[in-house]
Amino acid sequence: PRQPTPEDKFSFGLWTVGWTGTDPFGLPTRTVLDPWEYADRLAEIGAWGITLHDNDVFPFDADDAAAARACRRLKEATDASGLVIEMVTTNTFTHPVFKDGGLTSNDRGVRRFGLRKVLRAVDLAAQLGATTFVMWGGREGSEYDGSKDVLAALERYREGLDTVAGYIKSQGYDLRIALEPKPNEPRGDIFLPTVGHALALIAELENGDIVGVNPETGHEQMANLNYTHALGQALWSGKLFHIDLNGQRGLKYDQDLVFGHGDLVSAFFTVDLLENGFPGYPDGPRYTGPRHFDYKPSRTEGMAGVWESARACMSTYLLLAEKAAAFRADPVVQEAMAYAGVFELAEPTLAPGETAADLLASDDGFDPAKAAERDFGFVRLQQLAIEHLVGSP
Ligand code: 3MF
Ligand code: MG
Ligand code: MG
Ligand code: MG
Repeated sequence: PRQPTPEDKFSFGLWTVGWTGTDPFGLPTRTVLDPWEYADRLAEIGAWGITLHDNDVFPFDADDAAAARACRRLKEATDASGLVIEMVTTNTFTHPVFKDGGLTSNDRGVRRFGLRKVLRAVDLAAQLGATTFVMWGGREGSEYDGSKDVLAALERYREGLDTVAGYIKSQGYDLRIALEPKPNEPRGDIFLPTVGHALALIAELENGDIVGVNPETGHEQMANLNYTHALGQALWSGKLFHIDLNGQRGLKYDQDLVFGHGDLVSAFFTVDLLENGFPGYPDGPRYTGPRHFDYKPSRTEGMAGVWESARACMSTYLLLAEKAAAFRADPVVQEAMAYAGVFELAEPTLAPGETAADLLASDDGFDPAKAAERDFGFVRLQQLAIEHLVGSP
């Protein structure tokens, strides 16, 4: 594939290439670099932007002066290399104080501390020029159903989110919140386990107009759900504010593989939706935000492998984008889509002005037995996708 350029809007979390390989069973396998060193390397390999948690740049216990110094140093580096800091988020999961959550801890003191940390990170996001503020509630959840009043937890989640969104508005920041769903890990069960749950909670917010979602490939797949459908519903709701692309193979721990190293066919259709939109709606909703990767370079890799894997995320995306464009442009595919009724679904079921009573009264001579004979050709259409994806030898 061609080299990535800033126009591709690829971005990476500092915690992705910055992961040193620590896991619940093992020590780090790589040494840690300074945040600006990761940023410089990402710019060199063609990334457009970076994203970060507050504590990817300065430690949890840093004083204000030290935190400001580290942020200034990073901002100077990204400005110099032309990188955008497109998203900033808060770490409310690493420190033991957050072991029962930040916004939904049973301990009110922890909740007040957690909310303050989030609000400070919102200020930081605005200072660094970010336009998205992701909230992944990694510790918001439980292991034991008896330990958590779910209604109270949802009330506190709502209170926290409305407070943060209200603060963004009151400060006049050009910032939107994106909730990141995940079903489990590190908690046994996490609140807002899927995109659907997050959209339902957003609908209950007072300041929900600036709150959307940040769906992650592997997180939906950990719940055995279809990532592309999740993106589709979020787009339909006008709530697809950000994305975390990566790879996951089935119902396992959060693997955070390179994009495309999990379910490749699903990745093809993800890119097809992101790049080409909904087939029946040429002027329908489109995602124009960052192509953001949230993956982990496997701990078997050295530093060369870190940059190799970051490049792999981008080159796989670009390859799939080329193939998806060719797929859509192929007249044989267009014909197969028409045969399958893909475009027919965009036509409203009722005629303009037709009511339920009109429908009940009408007899359009429809013959169910005849209609049941229809062949949709979905398998052929899917095989055409596979042939475009794999390519002919
Ligand atoms: C965990 C995640 C998180 C979030 C991040 C905010 C550490 O599974 O995906 O990464 O993406 O906290 O974006
Ligand atoms: Mg993940
Ligand atoms: Mg993750
Ligand atoms: Mg993520």
